[in-house]
Amino acid sequence: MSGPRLRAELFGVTFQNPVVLASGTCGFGRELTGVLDLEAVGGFVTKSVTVEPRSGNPPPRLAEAGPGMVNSVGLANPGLEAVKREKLPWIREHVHRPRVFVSVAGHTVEEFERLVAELDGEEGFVGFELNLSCPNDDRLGGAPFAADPDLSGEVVGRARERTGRPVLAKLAPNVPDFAPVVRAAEEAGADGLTVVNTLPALVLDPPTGRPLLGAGSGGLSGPPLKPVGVQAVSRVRECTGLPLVGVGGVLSGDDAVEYLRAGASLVQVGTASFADPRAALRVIQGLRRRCRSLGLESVEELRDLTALRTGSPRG
Ligand code: RRO
Repeated sequence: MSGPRLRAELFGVTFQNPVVLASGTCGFGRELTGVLDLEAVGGFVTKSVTVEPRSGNPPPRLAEAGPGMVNSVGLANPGLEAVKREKLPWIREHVHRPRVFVSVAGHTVEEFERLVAELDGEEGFVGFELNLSCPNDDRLGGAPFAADPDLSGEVVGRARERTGRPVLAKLAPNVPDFAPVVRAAEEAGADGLTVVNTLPALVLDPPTGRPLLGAGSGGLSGPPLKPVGVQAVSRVRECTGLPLVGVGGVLSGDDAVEYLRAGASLVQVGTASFADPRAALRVIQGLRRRCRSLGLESVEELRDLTALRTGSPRG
């Protein structure tokens, strides 16, 4: 018996299912060897790559916050050259079915441009995710690119000039209005938007009043971020027809269903993988089960059903 079709086609790329591992939670794929059948997921996004290697922020880098988590990893990654020399060759050899996106993060527009230009000469991945929204970067006193529509548009435009591959722009949740940054990214040539990064947060040790994270503040993820992410997808959906990738607090198939109903075409699983590295597989199973119980032939019908109900445009 054939079950509901989970396949997703967007940006000219076919995903075997719409469940993608989020940047920062799966390294460069190799880290999951022996832990998760990577070949079963729809795709993954690498840890953000910077021009120079970065050792990251002082420990502790993770703190629990109720059912959520706050991180300040500080962009730890081996840098552009090592990614070209070591990480992409492993992906080329070992990753066959998942579609891989490389996340890039610059301190300047020029760094983003250089990262995309140099990586574009390499094989092993289908597209770029531009990290415009790291909450743990000290650039401009912590304000992410995504808080500035003009700068965001410039980053996307420079990337667009340097690659024919799909370019996703990853937005921040904490902007007063998504419309200006969405418009800027779309006009500059983004193929899709990833919605959203973690939410700036602070956890203190009650007896001392000191921050629990070595770097001070960080980014909140996990279940408390889900309604924030779902609302962000819904809002962004109202101002663009671009494909959206929903992320934030996805633990179960029904969490993914919420994002798809809000207008996302793909969902990313992030923090859930820390507690259970096989979380993404549970999400895929749960999504399949929900589609079956609703009598759907294809996961895409979830978005169409919602469009009918709300009368709002769907990309
Ligand atoms: O590395 C990090 O601290 C980090 C990044 Br680049 C990001 O985009 N989001 C996040 O929560 N942490």
